[in-house]
Amino acid sequence: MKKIALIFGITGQDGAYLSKFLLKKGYLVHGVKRRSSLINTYRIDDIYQDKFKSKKKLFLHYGDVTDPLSVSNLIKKIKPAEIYNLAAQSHVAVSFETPEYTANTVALGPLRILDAIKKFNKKIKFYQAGSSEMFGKVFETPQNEKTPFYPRSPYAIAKVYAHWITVNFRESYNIFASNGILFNHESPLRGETFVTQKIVKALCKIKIGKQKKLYLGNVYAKRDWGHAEDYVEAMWKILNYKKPDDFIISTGKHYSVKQFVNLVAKKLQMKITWKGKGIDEKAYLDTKKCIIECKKEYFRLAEVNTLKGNYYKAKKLLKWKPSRDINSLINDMVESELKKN
Ligand code: NAP
Ligand code: G4F
Repeated sequence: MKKIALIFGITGQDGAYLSKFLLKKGYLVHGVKRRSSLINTYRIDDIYQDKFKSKKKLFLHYGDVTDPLSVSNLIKKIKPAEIYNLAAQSHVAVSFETPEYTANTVALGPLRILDAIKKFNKKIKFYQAGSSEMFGKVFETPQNEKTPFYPRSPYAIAKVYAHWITVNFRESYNIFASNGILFNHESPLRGETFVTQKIVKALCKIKIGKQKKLYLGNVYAKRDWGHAEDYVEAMWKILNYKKPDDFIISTGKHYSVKQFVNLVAKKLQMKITWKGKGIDEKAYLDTKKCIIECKKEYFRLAEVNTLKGNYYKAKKLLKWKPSRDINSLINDMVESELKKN
C-alpha cells in the first residue's frame, strides 16, 4: 500500500517542491488548490500534466482552509497518513493590510485541520509550517527551539497561535502533530514580491535593459536564507521522526538585503556602488547610473531586523542539514531567471 499525503498549499513554492519530493519517495500525493479567476497551478503543472498524471499519483482538489466544511470533507474522503499544512497568506507586509483574513488562514486554518484529524482519525500525522517570523524582535541570536517568541506582524502573531494549537493538540489528544520552525527559504519558484526574488528578477532585467530601477525598503534587515528544496526534505523528516516534536530549520548564517543585492550583482557581473544612508541609500551601476532606490512604502510598520537560526536539534535528531549555501541559492535563482528573459 502506498502512503497517502495531503498537502494544503500545494500550489505555493514549498507545496511544489514537497510534492516532487514525496512523489519520488513513492507517496500518492493529494493537494488542495483554491478556486481563482486565473489558473494558479503553474508551479506543479510539470508534475501534474506530464510525468505523474498517467500513473495517477498526484490528485488535486478544490478547497480552502478558511472553509471548515471543505477541510473536513477532504480529510474524510482522502484518508491521508500525513497532512502537511503549508496553506497561508504568507506575506508579512500584506498581513498588515489584511490582518483578519491572515488570522483566519494562518491561525484558524491549522485549527480546522487538527479538529478534523481529532474527529476522523487521530493516527493521521500533522505538519505545521511554522515561521522564524515568530521570533520577531529577537531575545537572542541565534534562535533555537527554546527562544521565546516576540511576533511583530499580524502574520507572525497568527503563526504563534498555529504553533501553540499544534502543541496543544499533541498534548491534549495524543495526535502526532509537529511544528517546523522554518527560516526564510527561497528558490526559482519563490513568489515575486518576496525580497530575494524581487531582487533577482529586477537585476536580471536591468542587466539586459528591460528595466530601469528597483525600489526596495529596509536594506539593512538580515535574514537566514536557505533553499526550499532542502527545507521540504526537513518537513518529511519531521513527520517521520519517532515522535512528534518541534524543530528549527535554518542555515545558521545570515546576510543583509544589501549583501544579497551585492551577491546577485556579482553573479551577474554588474559593478554596483552604494551611496547615502537609510531611505536615501541608492545603488549605482558603473558609478553613474542609479539602479536601486529605497521607497517608504516598502518599509515595514514594525520590522524584524535580524533572524538567524540554530538547527543543531534537527541535525542531531533528524540527521538533517542544509546542502546549499547562499551562493548556490543565488546561482539557482539567477540562472533560472536568465533562461526566462
Ligand atoms: P506561498 O508560496 O505563499 O504558498 C502558500 C500556499 O498557500 C499557496 O498554495 C496558496 O494558494 C495557499 N493558500 C493561501 N491561502 C489559502 C487558503 N485560504 N486556503 C488554502 N490554501 C491557501 O508560501 P511558501 O513560501 O510556499 O510557504 C509555505 C508555508 O510555509 C506557508 O505557511 C508559509 O507561511 C510558511 N513559511 C514559509 C517560509 C518561507 O521562507 N518560504 C518560512 C517559514 C514559514 P495560492 O497559490 O492559490 O495563492
Ligand atoms: O522577503 P521578505 O518579504 O520575507 P519575510 O518578511 O522575512 O517573510 C518570509 O519569511 C518568513 C520566515 O522568516 C516566512 F514566514 C514568510 O512567510 C515569508 O516567506 O522580506 C525580507 C526582509 C524584510 O526585513 C523586509 O523588510 O526584506 C526586507 N525588504 C526590504 N525591501 C523587503 C523589501 N521585503 C520585500 N518583500 N520587498 C522589498 O522591497
